[in-house]
Amino acid sequence: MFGKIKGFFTSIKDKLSDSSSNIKEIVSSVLKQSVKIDENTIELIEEALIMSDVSVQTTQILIENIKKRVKNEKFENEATENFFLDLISDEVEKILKRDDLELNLNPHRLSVILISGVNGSGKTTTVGKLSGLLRKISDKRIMLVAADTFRAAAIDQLKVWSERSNVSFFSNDQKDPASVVYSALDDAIRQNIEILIIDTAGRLANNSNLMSEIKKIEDIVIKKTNSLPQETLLVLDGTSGQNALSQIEKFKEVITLTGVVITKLDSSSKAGFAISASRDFDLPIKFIGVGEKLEDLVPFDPSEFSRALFK
Ligand SMILES: Nc1nc2c(ncn2[C@@H]2O[C@H](COP(=O)(O)OP(=O)(O)OP(=O)(O)O)[C@@H](O)[C@H]2O)c(=O)[nH]1
Ligand SMILES: [Mg+2]
Repeated sequence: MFGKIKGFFTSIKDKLSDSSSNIKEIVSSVLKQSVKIDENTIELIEEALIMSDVSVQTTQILIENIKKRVKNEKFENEATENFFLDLISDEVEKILKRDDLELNLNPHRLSVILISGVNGSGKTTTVGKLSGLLRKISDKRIMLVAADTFRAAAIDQLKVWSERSNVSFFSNDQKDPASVVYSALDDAIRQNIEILIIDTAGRLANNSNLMSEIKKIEDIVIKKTNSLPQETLLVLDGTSGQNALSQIEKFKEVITLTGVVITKLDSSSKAGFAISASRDFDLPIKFIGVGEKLEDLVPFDPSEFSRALFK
């Protein structure tokens, strides 16, 4: 879907913060101690991955796969740092590859994209950047919905993005976000809108009132469209590390997530958790955020991402 505008995206290797490639430095630093193809080196790699915020579960799978390859492919006894970095990069790519990475849209009727996440994770910016991206590759009629009724400034912030992307915008002065979404869906159907992107307020997963509020938004979408949102994306702040993993777990208990977006990978981040986010929770990473500008949302590409991390 986004393939035809590849040139539009910044090279993520250049954009990922130095500390995102920390994972490479951590692995490299242990490989300085040993690059023999043996148990000891593989153990050092295991420790390095865990230190880089890859979860224990995912690390174990990576390590098992690396061991299998080393055993079956009968490499020479001596290797280099790059040999191991390539091997890890390959295995990370395999873990991140899935057949549901593409944004799922209805070809012939209204598609709803619901955006969720904790405070400040980058939801509104992601909605804005995503609308710019979709505007660029399609002539579909797009509308942004301001369902963050907590902060007055949130509505204006989203409106500015809608102007920047040249897409429609919906807000009203109702206080209940589910009611805003209800009215927005009526309006969208009336105006033959094809893609509706809903921005929601930040909520902590342990706040049960706020969590039931987002569930209510999902229910309204089901009621009005006879289907779940085509996409319900959880926006994760890439700088929050392993903590983001527990957010996925909690949000997944309440709403039907279809994928995650990892933002701020241009800022300080170990990025290792991104590898586990997908595998441990069986969810695709759909996009990554690498800056604050319109073009800084990149459709996730496992091969490019793993190469950017390790090469
Ligand atoms: N460097 C960088 N900054 C980002 C990125 N995405 C968002 N931001 C910044 O992070 C801050 C918070 O972004 P918002 O989009 O307002 O976050 P939010 O989740 O909507 O916040 P609330 O609505 O308050 O919960 C802003 O200063 C954004 O410019 C990114 O990919 N890279
Ligand atoms: Mg916001």
